[in-house]
Amino acid sequence: MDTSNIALIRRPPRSYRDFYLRHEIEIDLTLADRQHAGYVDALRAAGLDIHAIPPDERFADSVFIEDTAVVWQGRALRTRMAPHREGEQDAVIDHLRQTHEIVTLPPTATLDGGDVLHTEDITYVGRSSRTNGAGAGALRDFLGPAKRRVVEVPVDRCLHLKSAATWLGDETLLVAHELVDVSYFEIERVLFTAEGEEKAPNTLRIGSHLLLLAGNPGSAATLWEFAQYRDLTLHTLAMSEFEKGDGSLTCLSIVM
Ligand code: CIR
Repeated sequence: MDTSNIALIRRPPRSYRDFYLRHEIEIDLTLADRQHAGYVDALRAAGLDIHAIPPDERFADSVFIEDTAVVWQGRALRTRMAPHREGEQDAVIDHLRQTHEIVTLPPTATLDGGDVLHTEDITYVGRSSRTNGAGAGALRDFLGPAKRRVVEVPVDRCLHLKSAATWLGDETLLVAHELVDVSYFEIERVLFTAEGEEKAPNTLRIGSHLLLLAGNPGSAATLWEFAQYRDLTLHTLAMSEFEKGDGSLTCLSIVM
């Protein structure tokens, strides 16, 4: 975790608003841009170099770059996403190709980066509406050379595994127990988000920095205590315009 030094990001395209308007969800693009810039500032403050992939109007959801690739130790796995998102990967993979060996999925596999949760020694993969058995298997093969164990976790109460649980570092997992069955995780130290704060589990730990979502006071109190004890800097970010698109903090970058 402390060795991360680059974040890939992609600013929201103008089509992000039009796409959600068709589903009767109103995105304020000016606010979305401001929130995205605040997020990128927090990544910089955490010591990351920012590599920005140019926005692409053809792909309304492309700001959620996390879903396009899984990166591990000099290799990158190109994912296969929901049909309306297929193609977003091209520009990301072209960028990664300069420094990483690219691995592709078998034809029947689907996998979203949001379903991939790395902890200290195990990688958990959500079996969700976005990630199937073949996708989970392909992730296992991809991480095989790194000798990482991959454990599958059923996800049917939220979009992705990381909508329900994230790795806080220091041997600690953050979980919303109403969204996922915690018994799948082979981890002793688990913190729980507060009841009803369904967006709170998606945090992002980078070195001695921890990003969390504004508007979740109960969970924030737990995280504040966790952070204070370990001398972490907390960044509380309002991300309303991305929550409307079913996204949050991890989904807006690939940290590597
Ligand atoms: C989607 O349906 O794919 C986007 N609207 C939301 C993706 C969020 N991604 C993430 O949390 N990793």
